[in-house]
Amino acid sequence: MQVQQRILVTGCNGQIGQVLVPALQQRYGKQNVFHSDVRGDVPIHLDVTDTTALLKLVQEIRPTMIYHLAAVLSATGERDPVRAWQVNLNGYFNVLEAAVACKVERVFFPSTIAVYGPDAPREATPDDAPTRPTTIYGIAKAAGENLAAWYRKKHGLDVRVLRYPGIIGWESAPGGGTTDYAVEIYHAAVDGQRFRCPLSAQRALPMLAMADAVRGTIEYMEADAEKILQPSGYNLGGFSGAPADFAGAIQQRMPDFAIDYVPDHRDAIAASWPEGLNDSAARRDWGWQPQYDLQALTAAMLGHIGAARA
Ligand code: AKB
Repeated sequence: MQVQQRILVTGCNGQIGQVLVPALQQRYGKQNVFHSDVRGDVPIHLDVTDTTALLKLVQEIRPTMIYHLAAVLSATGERDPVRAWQVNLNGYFNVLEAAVACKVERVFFPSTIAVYGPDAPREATPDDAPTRPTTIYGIAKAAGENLAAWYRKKHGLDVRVLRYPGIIGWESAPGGGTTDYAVEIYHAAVDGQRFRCPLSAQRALPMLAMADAVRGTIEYMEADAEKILQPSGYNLGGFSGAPADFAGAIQQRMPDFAIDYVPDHRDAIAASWPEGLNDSAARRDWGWQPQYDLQALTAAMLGHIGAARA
């Protein structure tokens, strides 16, 4: 695919957007990346639930691609299900409608391991496992995957979906997710603080380094259309880790690091999700290959966060 693109990003102030936008700017040129959010100091203010404003913006920018990142994550979604539904489903629907109206070539929709529920296989969960989620976030994202397939079939819109695990990076803070602890634990360690973990010690979840997630997402969006054989999306795996694994990896480098396990409502959410993903279809179809494991990521997280504090 040619590299010249015009790209609209929604939710650019979120954990992924803050890292993806600079990567897109580097790849496609700053002048070709238009980034928006409903909060913060951003070049374009956009509430994706505002149908008229969204359509007007897409008409003005005429993007070739939309990376639709705006979302309310799992833990926040359980507290405010109405807003979670409005943003995660209605906002996305607005993006898809605007994309069809303005002949956008490709749309990226970030789905999640939260689409899987307790009846999916826990280990090496495959792409075609049942999606009967138990959180409002997962329910909206599962519907979003089906919408992607529907828009592809009905309108020929190339909507691409990745099921992200917990994403861990030093560059940005997560907000409102069940997997946020896996970023916060490193900040606590560097700050010399005892970490209060909201998940139980052995609650393993699929995880992925931010650097891998951003690179993989761009590679996926650039892959030739004939390589995308799964219209409702691909699992994007990295490694599997429980809080005790993160604590152990940190303690190998910082023996004084201490952690208390105080499971709250997030532990129950995590218990309904897979422990690890089978992402063999992404590897086979479009060449997905993560680079970081827990040890490499721990070294990078402690190094970068420590350097930023110095
Ligand atoms: C969350 O914890 O809600 C997200 C996710 C796994 O989709 N990070």
